[in-house]
Amino acid sequence: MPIAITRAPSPAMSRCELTHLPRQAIDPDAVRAQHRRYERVLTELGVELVRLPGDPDLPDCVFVEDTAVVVDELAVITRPGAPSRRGETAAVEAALAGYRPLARITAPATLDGGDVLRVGRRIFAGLTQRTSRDGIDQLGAALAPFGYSVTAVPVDRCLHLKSAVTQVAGGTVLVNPDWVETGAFAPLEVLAVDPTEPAAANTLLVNRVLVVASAYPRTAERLQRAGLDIVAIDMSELAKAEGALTCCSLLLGD
Ligand code: CIR
Repeated sequence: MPIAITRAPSPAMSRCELTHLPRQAIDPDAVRAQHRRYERVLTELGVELVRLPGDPDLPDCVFVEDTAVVVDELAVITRPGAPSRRGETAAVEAALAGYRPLARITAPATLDGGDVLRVGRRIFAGLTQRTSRDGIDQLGAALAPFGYSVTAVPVDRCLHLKSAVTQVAGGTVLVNPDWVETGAFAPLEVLAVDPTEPAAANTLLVNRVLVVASAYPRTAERLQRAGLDIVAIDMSELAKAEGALTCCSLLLGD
């Protein structure tokens, strides 16, 4: 059974990092309810949860994806690009130590897990404000012994690579072509988000079911037409902190 590490939203989430969105009040009850629903959907899809407590000193701690890159053989603890987020790795590292050997991205390199997309043994790593070239090189060096190839991909106008592209089925990715060059993903099949829903590319594939955000019905229709099995959930409160589906879990195993 796959395992997912999740972490409760911080009571200080209103002080989260923001890059593209204006600051809006975040309703702590609404964000907790959406996060619980997210966790319940993972459980319903056959995932066992390892739930970490939120931290009042770490406003973005719910977005655990950014703190590690996990493959079957290893977990690489990141060094998040935003200094306010670097304290998030300790609790996740302690949790992962029970499941995988550990490696670490070291200073001055930076890497956010949201910039890392794995499709089989191919790893795409976004070059963004959060992830540096040497962060990607360190990731490549840690994973090369296990047969993974890491390709750096320039990303424009969004926070992370996985804001622009995620895997939606075995050989298929969902992309916003305005934010990332689709050529990088050949020979994978590329589906595009509906042009009116630029942020719809972040989806979460769990046990062959695709979890999508209910805010993007047109893209969901495209995915359904492509024959994919989808579950839509409301992520609107988490989205005020520029978080989406992949950000809220670290999946161990497929
Ligand atoms: C941040 O800016 O770091 C958070 N407010 C949002 C992080 C979202 N994480 C992700 O996409 N992997």
